[in-house]
Amino acid sequence: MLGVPLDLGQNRRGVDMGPSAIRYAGLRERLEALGYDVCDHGDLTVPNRYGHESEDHLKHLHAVVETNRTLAKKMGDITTENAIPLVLGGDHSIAIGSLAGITRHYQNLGVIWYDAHGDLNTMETSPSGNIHGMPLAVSLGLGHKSLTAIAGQAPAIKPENIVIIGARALDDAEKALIQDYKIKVFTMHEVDRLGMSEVINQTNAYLSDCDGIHVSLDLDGLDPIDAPGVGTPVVGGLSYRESHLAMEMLEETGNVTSCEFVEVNPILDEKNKTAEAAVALIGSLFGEKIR
Ligand code: Z70
Ligand code: MN
Ligand code: MN
Repeated sequence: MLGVPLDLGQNRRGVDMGPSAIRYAGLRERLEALGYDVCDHGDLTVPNRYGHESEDHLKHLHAVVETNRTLAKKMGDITTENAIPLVLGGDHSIAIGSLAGITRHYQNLGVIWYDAHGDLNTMETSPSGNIHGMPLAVSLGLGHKSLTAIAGQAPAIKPENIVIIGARALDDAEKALIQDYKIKVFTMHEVDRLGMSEVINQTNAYLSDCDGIHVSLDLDGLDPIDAPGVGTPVVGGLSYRESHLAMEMLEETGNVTSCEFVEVNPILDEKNKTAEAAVALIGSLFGEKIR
C-alpha cells in the first residue's frame, strides 16, 4: 500500500488526510487477517498548497504533475507479479500517476472507474479547472501535455478497456466524449435496471481480454448516506451493500491486479464513516467473506 496525500486536484481541504484516516480505520490489520503479507510504503511527499501556480485553467498544475510523476515511478517499481498495489488517496488526480506507472507492466490493462463522475474533462471542457475531474481523459491521452506525458508516448489506457460504474453527474462534454470513444458506462440508470450483480457480470465479460484490471474507486460513487466524507457528494448513489457485492464479485474472478481508493475527506466525514467504508470495501476486494 502507498498513500498519496494530495489535495491540490480539487478545492476542498482535508482529502490530504485520507490515507491517514484509512490506515486509522484498520486497513493493515484487515489485510493481515486475510493472510496477506502487507508492505506499507508510507505516504508520498506532496508539495504544499502555497506558491504553486495554476496554468491554462488547470489549478496547481505543476504540483499535480510533480506528484504524479513521482507516483508513476513508484508504482512502476512496486508493480510486480506477486504484489497487488493498493493506492490510498488523496484526490482522484492521483489516478494519472498510478495508471501511468502500473501500465508499464501491461499491454492491455482494464480499468473499472467506480465514481459518481466521469472524470473525463480536459482543460478546454472543465467547468472547474480541478484536475481531479480529468484523470480518465488524461489516461486516454487527452489534456494538457504535461499531464498526458506522465504515461510516456502512448496513452495509458485504451477506451475499449474502461468501464465506468455509478455515474450520475456527467458534464455535457463528458457525455460527448463517452459517445465519441464508445466508453462503456453503467450509470445509476443501468445499475437500477440491471442490478449490481448483472453489472459486474457484464463488466467482467466486457474486460475479459485484458491482461490485468485496475479498480479505481472514488468514494463519492457511494451514496452520501454511506460515504458522507467526500468533497463532492452526489445524491442517488451506490449503496454500501451494492458496493460490497461489486467488490466481492470482482474478487471472485481473481482478475483484479491493482486498485486505488480516493477522495476520502476526514474533515467532512462523520466519525470516520467513509474511511471505514473504504476499508470494508478493500476487505471485500481482497477476499473477505461474510461466512
Ligand atoms: C466536475 C469537474 C469531480 C470528483 C468531482 C466534477 C469532477 N465534472 N470529480 N468530484 N471526484 O469539475 O470536472
Ligand atoms: Mn473521481
Ligand atoms: Mn467523483
